[in-house]
Amino acid sequence: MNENTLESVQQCLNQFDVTEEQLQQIQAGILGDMERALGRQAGSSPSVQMLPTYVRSTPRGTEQGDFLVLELGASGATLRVLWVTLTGISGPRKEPVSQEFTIPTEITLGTGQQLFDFAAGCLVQFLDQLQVGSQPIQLGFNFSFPCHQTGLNQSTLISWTKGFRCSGVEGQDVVQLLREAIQRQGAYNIEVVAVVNDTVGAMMSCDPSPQACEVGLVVDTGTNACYMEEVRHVAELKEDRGRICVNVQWGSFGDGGALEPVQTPFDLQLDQESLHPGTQSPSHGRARAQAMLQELGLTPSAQDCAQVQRVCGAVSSRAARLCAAALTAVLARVRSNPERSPLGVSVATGGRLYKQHPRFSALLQQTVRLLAPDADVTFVPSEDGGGRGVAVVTAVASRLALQRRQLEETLAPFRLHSQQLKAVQAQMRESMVRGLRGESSSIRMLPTYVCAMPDGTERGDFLALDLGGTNFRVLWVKVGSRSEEGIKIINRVFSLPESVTQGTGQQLFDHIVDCIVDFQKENNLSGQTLPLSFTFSFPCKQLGLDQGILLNWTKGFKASDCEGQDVVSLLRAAIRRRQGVELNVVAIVNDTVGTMMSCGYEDPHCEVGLIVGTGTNACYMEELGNVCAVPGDRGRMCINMEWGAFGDDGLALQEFYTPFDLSVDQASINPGKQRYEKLISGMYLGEIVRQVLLHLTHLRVLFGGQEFPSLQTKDIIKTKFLSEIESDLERWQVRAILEKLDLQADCEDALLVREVCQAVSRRAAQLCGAGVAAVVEKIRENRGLDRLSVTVGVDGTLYKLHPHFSEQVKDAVRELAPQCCVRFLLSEDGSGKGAALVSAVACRLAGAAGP
Ligand code: 0WK
Ligand code: BGC
Repeated sequence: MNENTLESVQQCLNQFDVTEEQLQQIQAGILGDMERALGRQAGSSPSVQMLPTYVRSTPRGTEQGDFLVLELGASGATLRVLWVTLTGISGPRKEPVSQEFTIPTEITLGTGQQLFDFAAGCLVQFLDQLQVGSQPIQLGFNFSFPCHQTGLNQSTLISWTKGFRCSGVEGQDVVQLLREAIQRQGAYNIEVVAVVNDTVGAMMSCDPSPQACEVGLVVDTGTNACYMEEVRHVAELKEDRGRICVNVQWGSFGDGGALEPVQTPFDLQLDQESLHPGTQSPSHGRARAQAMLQELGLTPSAQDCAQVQRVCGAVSSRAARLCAAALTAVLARVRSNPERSPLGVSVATGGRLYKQHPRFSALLQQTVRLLAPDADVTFVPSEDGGGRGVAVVTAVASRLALQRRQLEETLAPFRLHSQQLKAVQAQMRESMVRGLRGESSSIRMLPTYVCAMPDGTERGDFLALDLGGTNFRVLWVKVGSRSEEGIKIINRVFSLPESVTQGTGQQLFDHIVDCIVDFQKENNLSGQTLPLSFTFSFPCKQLGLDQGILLNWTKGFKASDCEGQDVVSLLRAAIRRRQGVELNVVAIVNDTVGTMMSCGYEDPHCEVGLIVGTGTNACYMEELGNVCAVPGDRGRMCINMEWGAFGDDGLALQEFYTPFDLSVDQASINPGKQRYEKLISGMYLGEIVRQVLLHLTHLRVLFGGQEFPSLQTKDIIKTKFLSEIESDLERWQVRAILEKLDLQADCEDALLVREVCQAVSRRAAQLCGAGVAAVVEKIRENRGLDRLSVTVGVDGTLYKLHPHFSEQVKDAVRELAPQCCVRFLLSEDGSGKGAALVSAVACRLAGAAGP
């Protein structure tokens, strides 16, 4: 072979030389693209895809079990099935059993159904030989094409590569396609638990000791890498803690032109002839060179062969060096992570080109050392092509799937369907009617002696007390003309220590009078005897507007010597005990009635009062003729339902009481009482959530089974916690809230805790909605109307502050009382204003009645 020929061959091969500077530019180019793709910055179109794989930890070595692995596309038009037995840390290592199948070209270029049926057929063939019997089998699907994953077992194919072009697959969930094909076979009970990219399989197949691999590199028919990235850098995940394996999909690097400086005419020709021109820029071996020399019209001689070898060498060297440039970009990301192991970085390697080419791996590693001299990198050949790694991911996925099932089983009783809600509505209606008739009923339907709503002519100054909610308040209410002054309120919140709410009745009422006196002094009202209305939010049998016998305490109150007593008398006695104080107690009002009156002042359609706060209850305007306890059948009277006790007679709600609810009831100071309230109101929801979290921790579904002391602490979870957790927070913000409770959670835990809160509060809202539906339907039928428009006045911290509670109540009422148009009006200034209006109305009616 003469000099000229050799010269032109050399000129040709020189094009495959990539300088160190070019490699650094490529490294920087890939790193830049990786960071843009992670940030998902608008308008940027990085050519690498950075796809989250939902693999959140490197192998722990604890994974155990038998797993079926299907490998498709890892090495071109072949398919491999493996049976992998993981034996955990202590068990003897077992070699996987595997079988390889060649995929006919007409299948790789045919329909998706053909491809997946072929794959499912291979699975059956393999299992027939293995004789695994009918046991459920968990399968890990090693699918080595660019996919957008939305979970460990949900993955949408973005585009085919490596010569595949099956129709009807791009844009589809390949796990679903495989499931359907397996079902069509109908031979084995195979559950596809995880889909994994071959690079992830390679990374996960490495022994975690002495150090787990944090990078997976595959150079085979295609090439790609994955690595453990911090989740806070992966914009689409919106998380702050922990790591996730990211599938780089670097094959498409340069599709935007970044590789032009190193591309040769041969590469461009190859690209044009490829199935996907312009994508997946070049990295292939001997065959290409062969074709190249034939284009030069040479017939190979021995020397020719040597030249051929030189060509192959040039092409593969460039491939190894380009791969190294890309790998050092990945290493730069891994090394920027403060949480990474101090022992340098281990890279799992896989793929026939990397393993079998005599010089590829060495040249790659050499180039990595050149481009990242201070990187302490260990290359670990992945075992059995990542089959074991896929099995490890499958083991993790099945553990997570089991956890999901256990979570669903735990929360299923909280998910109520409309039939159940209709039953609650009907049972409540029955109990209401029995209560009105004075028959035994868990809903006592207490007459309040409030028979008229404010009409705007009320006037005067009133004192009001508001006891029974989160805060104890004393109010000065000035009722002026609706058009001019309207209603002005001056109020003050006073603390109510437990020693008072759970002390003696005398202590409680003396404390109340002390607060009134302080308030009068502060507002220069001392010595004035204003009519006083007492919002007393507990079940009272009223004998008149200013007489109410306390039937029983609720909401954690248990002051002694009060139950069975007239609360107004107890207050008047305390006033008498306090020398020099004159107060004119004119009315005792339940907070539901106060709320209805205060909203009724704004909206004359308001005929229902609803409280969902510490406790829950409702009142409404009933036809006097239906109220057996009060003589007369004309007009209406407001009935305080005391629905919190619904079900206390064991005739309703039994089926809804989960073991968690029973624990909360048993631990309360009034077990067996207020059973409806204990499923709905703010005082109890946090405790129900705590019980469920404890249960899920026992099942190791939460917090890795770690039993944090704080979770054992009664009432540590306030209902405010549910409102915060269920509001529109990112996972890391939820995690931060858990941390405030000394619960060390990862983002998965945070999500699960949120699901528990959502299930508990949604059930509460639905049950409350069923109650409201029973009330408005009663009013509609009382009046023989086809359609009723009515307003419900509402108050209570749970209804007001929880992000979704009020909407969920409205949804339930809309579904259960379709013939009622119900407006929910939030009460301003609470029921103190309403209580003053009750007195004002009483004074107006008394005035009308004349002296
Ligand atoms: C504010 C009302 C008060 C009622 C309370 C209920 O003024 O009468 O008892 O709402 O809500 P909670 O404070 O229990 O959340
Ligand atoms: C009380 C009701 C009160 C409700 C809301 C319940 O525990 O029994 O009287 O209306 O809480 O505060």
